[in-house]
Amino acid sequence: MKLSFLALFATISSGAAFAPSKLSTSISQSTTTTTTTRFAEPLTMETKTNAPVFDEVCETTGVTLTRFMGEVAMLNPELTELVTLFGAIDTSCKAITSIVKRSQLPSSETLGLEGEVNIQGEDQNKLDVITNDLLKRALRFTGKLGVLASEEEDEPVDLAGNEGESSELLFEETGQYVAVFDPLDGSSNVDAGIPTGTIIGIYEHDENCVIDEECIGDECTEQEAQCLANTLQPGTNLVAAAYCLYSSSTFLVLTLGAGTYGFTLDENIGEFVLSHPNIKIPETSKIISFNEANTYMWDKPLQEVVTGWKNGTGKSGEQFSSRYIGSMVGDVHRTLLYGGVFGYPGDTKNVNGKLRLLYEGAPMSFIMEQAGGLSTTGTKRVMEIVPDIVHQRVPIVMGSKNDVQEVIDAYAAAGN
Ligand code: AHM
Ligand code: MG
Repeated sequence: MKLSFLALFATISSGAAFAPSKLSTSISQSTTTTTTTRFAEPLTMETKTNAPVFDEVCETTGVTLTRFMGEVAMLNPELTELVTLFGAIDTSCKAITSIVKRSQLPSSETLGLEGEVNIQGEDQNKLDVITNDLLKRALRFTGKLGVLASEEEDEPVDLAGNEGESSELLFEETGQYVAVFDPLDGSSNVDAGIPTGTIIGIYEHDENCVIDEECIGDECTEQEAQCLANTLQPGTNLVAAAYCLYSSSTFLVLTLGAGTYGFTLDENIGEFVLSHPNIKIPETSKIISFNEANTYMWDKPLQEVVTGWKNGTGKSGEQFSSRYIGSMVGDVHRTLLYGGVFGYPGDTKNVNGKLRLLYEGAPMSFIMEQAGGLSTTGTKRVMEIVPDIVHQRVPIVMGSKNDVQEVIDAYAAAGN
């Protein structure tokens, strides 16, 4: 399955189907003068795989996420189950949009702390718990998921109904995928109305994994425990990644391994509409986005590069400016669109920084790389790191290719 999936999207990306210029040109046409727009040519390559062709585009709706994924599935039936998962993500992001928006109203009673501390010792906000439950159920009800791991769950959860909610064994029948997610990243910002986001990564599940209903904690056999550890895959194994940004608009940005596509929620019709086809991050930039209060604790090579950017003596000779929201999804979204370097590096206090590899670092790195950017720890490609534990942290510097390369070069020159 993975091979055919990757082959498909390698084909699509190398063909005309998702060609950015055609797609974006067509979109502007569709909103101005024409009612019938050809979005892309059919593939004429030596391949059996067909790519979506948007022969007609409705002036009112544009290309919705539903249509985008539906066309992929129609032409490539082996992807149908992934499309179902994206249906759940679509619905979840809309529901979370509404919850986050309403959270400021006195009647909503969703702001503030839940009163629980998660496995990482962090206070859980009420919204962390609400959005975690929402996303977990939405994904589980698709019946396409074997295991999931979330920032708000202590351990990977198998979805065979061990929570007393259902005894239905979804796992054996259709548990084709593993999902990892942070349901509401930056949730501590919500009280102040600052953007937050949901981050999701989808891996393939090992089809040989069978987990008994009795498998809870120590009750699991070694093999079952190994199956639950299915979440511990490097980013290079991701088949899809997405984030939803709850901000001035709600954005859903995804990659299926062949470019990065951005959709904006049109609340008038209740659909995500393709608004940013085949996003390409500028190769060089003038924006830094770090928590600069930690600068004095960073590795020397990074300190020196950032100092060069600030005073205009870096490789590009440009003087950089600083933009930092403190909400990863918002900072990465701006970085994708405007260019720049976002990071949460390791420091002397927290050698692996703050961000989690599995459900923050890897999916966002996948999206960044698919948009033409880079993502590194300074010495390693984030996508290639195999997690040892679910909540493992990872130092990250990601963004515009030339600027991130400058960081990588500085570490290499320092013998790292
Ligand atoms: P969270 O997952 O507990 O919400 O924390 C992650 C957030 C990221 O969105 C953001 O990049 C980072 O924490 C900001 O941390 P800091 O406040 O230390 O700058
Ligand atoms: Mg987070």
